[in-house]
Amino acid sequence: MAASPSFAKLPSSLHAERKGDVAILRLARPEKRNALDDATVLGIEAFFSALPDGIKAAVIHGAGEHFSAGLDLSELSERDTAEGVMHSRMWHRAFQHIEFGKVPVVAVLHGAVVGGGLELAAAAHIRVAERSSYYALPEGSRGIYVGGGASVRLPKLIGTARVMDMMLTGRIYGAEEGQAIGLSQYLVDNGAGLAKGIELAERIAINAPLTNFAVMHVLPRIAESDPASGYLAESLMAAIAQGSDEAKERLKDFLEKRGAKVTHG
Ligand code: 1HE
Repeated sequence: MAASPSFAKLPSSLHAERKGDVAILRLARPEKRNALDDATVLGIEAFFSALPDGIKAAVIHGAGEHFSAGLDLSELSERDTAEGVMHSRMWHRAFQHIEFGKVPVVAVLHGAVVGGGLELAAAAHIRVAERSSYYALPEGSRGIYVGGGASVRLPKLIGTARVMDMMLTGRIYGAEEGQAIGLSQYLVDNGAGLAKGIELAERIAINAPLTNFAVMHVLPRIAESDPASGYLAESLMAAIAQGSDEAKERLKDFLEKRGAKVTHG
């Protein structure tokens, strides 16, 4: 995998590489368990907001024994209330560039996926968890509150009651439980996560870009809208996608026996 000069300039806590159409971002601060300091969060924003042309999917993963220990707690005590609001907004802005950015993002998880680390993972579109993964929101015991989007994204993944339980009691979910409740979509052996994440990203990258755009940007909005607006938006999006040259080519390929069949097993 070659380092690519065309990615945004990143802090030393992040490392980017390119594998074909896939961009791979590694949290590279294992000595601090990939704790997310301001420079790292701003680097994540820079990376996802300026992906080079030709990138069609992305993977984010962590170096060392853990995906991420969350917010860098050593920076916390320096902020007053007003700065705290702006800090949280900065995290929201950065992670918006993942959730509603240019390309689908696969997060590969292992070890601690806690606090802001879980918030980062939740902003991705697909989560692959190695068996070592565990999930927690230790904010309650630290006397703080989530600030990186957990209140919005996590209830959609696992339901408000489970998020409350995690925050109030410090409940920790292991990888298998996490898979069962919807924190991850794929569960793989330790050490196998990155390869699986790249395989999924490469699969995503061959979709029509307009379909990927619709899945990332239109589907979640429809899911949150009233049904009548949702059905209308769906029809409009379906017509836009279907009318594209790429869709016509792909349908023709199938009808002329060149397209892949949908088979199982
Ligand atoms: C850190 C952080 C951190 C480790 N900020 N420095 N997050 C937490 O409450 C989780 C806090 N971390 C831990 O519980 C543990 O570090 C782990 C279970 C993740 C890993 O344990 P371990 O034994 O492998 O490592 P360690 O010895 O605890 O930590 C190694 C170093 O990383 C050590 O620094 P050193 O200079 O003494 O070597 C730790 O201080 C440092 N480190 N985690 C800063 N989080 C937008 S709001 C989001 C709010 C939150 O994310 S709250 C959750 C915060």
